[in-house]
Amino acid sequence: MLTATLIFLTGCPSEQVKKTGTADPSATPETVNLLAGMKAATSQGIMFGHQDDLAYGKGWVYPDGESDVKRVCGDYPAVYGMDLGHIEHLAPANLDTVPFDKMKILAREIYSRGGIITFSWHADNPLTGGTAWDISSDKAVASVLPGGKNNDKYKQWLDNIAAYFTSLTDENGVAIPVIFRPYHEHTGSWFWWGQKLCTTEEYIGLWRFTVEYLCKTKNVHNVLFAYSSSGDISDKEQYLNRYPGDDYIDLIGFDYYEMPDAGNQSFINNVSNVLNIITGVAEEHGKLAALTEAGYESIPDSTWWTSTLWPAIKDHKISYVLVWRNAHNIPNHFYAPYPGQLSADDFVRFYKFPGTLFQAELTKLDIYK
Ligand code: BMA
Repeated sequence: MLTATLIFLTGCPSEQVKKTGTADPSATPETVNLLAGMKAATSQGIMFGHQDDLAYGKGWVYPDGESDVKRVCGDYPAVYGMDLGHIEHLAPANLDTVPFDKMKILAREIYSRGGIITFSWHADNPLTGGTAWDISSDKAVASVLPGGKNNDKYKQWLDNIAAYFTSLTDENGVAIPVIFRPYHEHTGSWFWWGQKLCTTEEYIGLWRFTVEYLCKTKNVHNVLFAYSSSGDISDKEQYLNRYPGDDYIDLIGFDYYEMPDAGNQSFINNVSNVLNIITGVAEEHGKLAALTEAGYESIPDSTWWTSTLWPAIKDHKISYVLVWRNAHNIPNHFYAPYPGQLSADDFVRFYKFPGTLFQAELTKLDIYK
């Protein structure tokens, strides 16, 4: 009893995590509500998400209110992915040409209708100056940690991110809560933070430094943190091997794409197996689970949504599935249908399933209140 009282009074981190439910013990009420609302929404269905949904699509760039998803099914997705790549250099636009100022306006629009925003970060390599995919050195992560030669540079990068997150506000100045999903697909070795490019301690150190610097040093309190591996997961231990800890993470997930030569059944089996693992972990750790990236490039299968994606996810308690972007300047690099696309009719069937949630249904759930 005494111990419990003392812990309550002193507010040690893990007790605070229990109090707010969020990794950041000082998360804003709207951020706490976002997490609670997302948890509650899992009983209603699986939300559909799309990367850069409002920024561009097949044959269009930036007309306000446009969305390939909406053009096909009449409603926006529930979850909207955006990427912070190149914010580290304070570039005017991200690595996929979306201006950061435009994203800010889109974030306000999304929040005003009760949608959910998630930011990934394809950060350039801090050691070599190359892209996120530059894996020429296994010292990049070590270089940004305290004591490393790029620690100051990395703090500057996080200052830029902190300023950006803090600048996301609604028309009343209330901070818009977002999900931040950096250092994704780390169980693969194609990004500078990947499996073979750093040690377990370095990867966990990178995460903990990032969360603590943003929340404690920079007082950013409108962020939920997402940990997401690639699809190469065979058991719980492997999934948790580089997990930063419950005090740092709100949502767990993984990314998985269908490859043309592997076939639908292989996608269904792999997604379903890994979802079994991560929903088990989510349950044990009190976290949300999601399929944080998925898709089939060019969707060359007229019933992919209802006969492959849906069977892969339908029996799992996950918050959302997010498909990747419909690039406007790379032919055939798209993951959501557009009007006339081969799978468009099937996508409408998928949209109509009671178990899928798009914007209109999410708006009704009013999760931020
Ligand atoms: C990849 C591709 C790239 C893009 C990157 C970051 O999967 O879509 O064209 O730059 O994601 O969004």
